[in-house]
Amino acid sequence: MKTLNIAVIGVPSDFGQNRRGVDMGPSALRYAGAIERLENLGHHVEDLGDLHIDKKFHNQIHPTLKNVDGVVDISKRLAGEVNAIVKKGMFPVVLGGDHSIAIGTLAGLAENYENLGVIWYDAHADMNTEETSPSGNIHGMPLAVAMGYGAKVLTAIQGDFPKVKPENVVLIGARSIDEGEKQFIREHGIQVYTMHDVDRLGMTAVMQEAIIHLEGQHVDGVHLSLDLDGIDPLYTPGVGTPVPGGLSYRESHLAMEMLQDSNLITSLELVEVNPILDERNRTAEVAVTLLGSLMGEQLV
Ligand code: Z70
Ligand code: MN
Ligand code: MN
Ligand code: MN
Repeated sequence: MKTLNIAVIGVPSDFGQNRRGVDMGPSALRYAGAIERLENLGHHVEDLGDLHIDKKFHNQIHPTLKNVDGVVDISKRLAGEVNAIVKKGMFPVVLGGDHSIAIGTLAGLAENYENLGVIWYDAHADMNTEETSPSGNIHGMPLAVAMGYGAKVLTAIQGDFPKVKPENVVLIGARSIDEGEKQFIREHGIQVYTMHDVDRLGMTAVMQEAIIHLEGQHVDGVHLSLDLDGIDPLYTPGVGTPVPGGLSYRESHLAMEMLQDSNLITSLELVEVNPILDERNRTAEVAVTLLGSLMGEQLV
């Protein structure tokens, strides 16, 4: 296991969706022992605390891009922080917050990688645009934004260029994909491992294929964006949009362990933990055990 200099930053944003409480995600993850878990593995950890969220952006009326001014404000500042973390040679761990924060994370990473890979572990594809979104919730859009599609005010953050190439994106655990997203996936030939694929192939083969695909793309880094709703709500009930039939606790640990063994992952974000909807912080606790497996914990 490689010992890392890790910078942890909390992003208590709930601007990307309708349900309050996900802004307490960073607290729940810290309470569940995220920092100690990393330190106990021998990593050097610097906790940068939480970004300040300006509540003045709440209740802003915009039916197709809800709370867009808040999302833009956070994305710009988070991108700056993530960029500075990577420039210092540190490994960024971003604690959300809803998934709209990935807009900022990926914008901050982009300047540091020519050919960034992304693993999107999620029940959803998060590839809607302002035109295709059934909800207007920006947490359903960040992956499209990162590839350069959607409202210019979002795609232009940290420069008006695509932050990630469609061929460098791999989805794992998808089972709730909107019509417009299906079209986007087909048009761009995006590598998607749905629950159907996990059932048929097994997680071992799915992760092997995903890793081989990214290595074949000659990526110079891989960001893991881990939405806790990718896991079955039996294990992670504290999320805003639970979707049954998800990845198991064991499949998810296996996936994290295989990623640790691959040595590919260069940044991480944990998103959509909502302690208000949870049962005794179980979701944050699962997230922290997965963090442990990803970052080098061994069973023996
Ligand atoms: C739907 C939309 C979504 C997360 C829900 C849902 C998107 N596709 N993303 N929960 N994390 O509204 O765009
Ligand atoms: Mn998501
Ligand atoms: Mn999701
Ligand atoms: Mn191992």
